[in-house]
Amino acid sequence: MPAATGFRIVAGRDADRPPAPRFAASGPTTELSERTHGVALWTTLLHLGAPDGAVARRGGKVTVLAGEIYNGAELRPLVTDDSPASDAELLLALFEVYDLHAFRLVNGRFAAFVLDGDRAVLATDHAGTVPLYATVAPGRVCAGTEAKALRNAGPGLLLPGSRPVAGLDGVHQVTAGSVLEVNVVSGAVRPHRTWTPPVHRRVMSESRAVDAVREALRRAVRTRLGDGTPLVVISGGIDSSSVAALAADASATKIDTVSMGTTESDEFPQARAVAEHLGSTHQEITIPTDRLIRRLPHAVGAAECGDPDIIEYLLPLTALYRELSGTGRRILTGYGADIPLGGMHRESRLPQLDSAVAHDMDTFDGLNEMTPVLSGISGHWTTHPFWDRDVLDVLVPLEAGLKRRHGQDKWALRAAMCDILPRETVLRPKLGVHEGSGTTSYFSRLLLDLEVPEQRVHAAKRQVTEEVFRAVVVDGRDPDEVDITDVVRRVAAARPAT
Ligand code: AMP
Ligand code: PCX
Ligand code: MG
Repeated sequence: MPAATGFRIVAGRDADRPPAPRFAASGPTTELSERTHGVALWTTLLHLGAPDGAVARRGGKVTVLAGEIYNGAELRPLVTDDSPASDAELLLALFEVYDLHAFRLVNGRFAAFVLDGDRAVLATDHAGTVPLYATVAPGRVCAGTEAKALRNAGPGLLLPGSRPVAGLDGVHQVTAGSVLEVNVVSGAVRPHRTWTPPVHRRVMSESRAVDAVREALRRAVRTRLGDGTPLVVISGGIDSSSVAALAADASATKIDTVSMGTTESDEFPQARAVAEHLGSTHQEITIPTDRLIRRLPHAVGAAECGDPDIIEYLLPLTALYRELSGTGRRILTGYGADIPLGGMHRESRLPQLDSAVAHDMDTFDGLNEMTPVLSGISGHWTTHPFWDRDVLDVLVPLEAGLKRRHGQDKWALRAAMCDILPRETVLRPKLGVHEGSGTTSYFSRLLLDLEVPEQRVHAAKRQVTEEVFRAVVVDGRDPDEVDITDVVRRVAAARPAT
């Protein structure tokens, strides 16, 4: 498991001990303080019990890493210290050789902070899957993996290359696939991109495309397995089943799988077919819909996202993570496959399909769909093989005719998996988690039953999620104190201005 799953860091010329931050993610925290080259560094690490490998120090440089690196085997030969004990040590060694360009080399799931003299370097992974926020003022830099951890960071400058967080003055989210280089004394900021989604498309034969997809995904799953028994959350759709099949292939022992349903709807038979095929230890968890909707403030607080569509995808997953027995599980999911492959759009015309892919790859940043906090609130760690950097570098550039082919969506993925999954799974049409779990229909019905007209349901959902965002992120309230049925009732009662 990663040494740390989150952090809040304050670096400053004269920084006094800052007040302790609040995180939605749960787990022990460890406070560290030090001073190098006249800069005080206050670090709060959020972790799963063993934070030692999250910080590395040498020659006046300090690296702090929340998350993990997946291409360590490839990176180690690049550094003179050939036995870095942790991912933070490896990052420090890379930084000594490449400076901030080290972040162009790393394939991982992380947010990182480097202090080098009076220069602070803040970095996200290629896709920003561990969100990173910053507040910068002359003489002081605050960085944190949750926006609400920076609520009291004080006034901040406008930061080039990052997005202001609505309602939190001075707090900015660092762009996915980028590094912010900050002068701690002056507060001057320079952004650098380290990855951008490919915008070109490659022409490939069917067989080369299928091999490339299979091999990239196989590697991504293998590097994410960890030491214990991996747990794969499966819907019985092609995305999660592919991850489960490759995990089962790469594991010496049986893997665990789990499928969630609600009292409204489930995909249990389809998930069971996959579990039986793979011989996994399988579990089914049914969540009553009233409990599901009560988790909405937790999903919003974890993802720090007020978008109603995204919250409908993340709510069933948040509720599922909460019901898992034990803590500290490493969870693999198939989330995100539909973004580079255009799976959500049920679109067979190639120009429209590629427009949808281009749009979704342009707009994922800031939605925090893959944030570890969703499971972190229940003490677990998730990882998403489809959003591995090398997998995206294969999937995004596939020409649209390889994504939609022979009447199937996500064709190249389905073809890549046809030897290791049941035929019915390979051919099963797309059903989103929000649909399969009944989340969308249940949330809609709550509003319809309160006499919200059909055509206003989506706007009402947005009002609900945005109000919850203000409560749990901007005002920093405990999600358990937000009465979601009350919010829904008030939104339904308010008539839109005519
Ligand atoms: P989707 O692409 O909509 O099927 O959902 C995204 C990811 O969430 C899947 O790849 C699964 O890993 C997970 N997921 C979706 N539905 C379920 C479910 N019913 N039970 C467990 N995990 C699920
Ligand atoms: N998903 C998708 C991602 C949802 C779309 N997000 C976006 N465009 N930024 C996936 O798993 O790839 C479902 C339910 O499908 C969530
Ligand atoms: Mg999917």
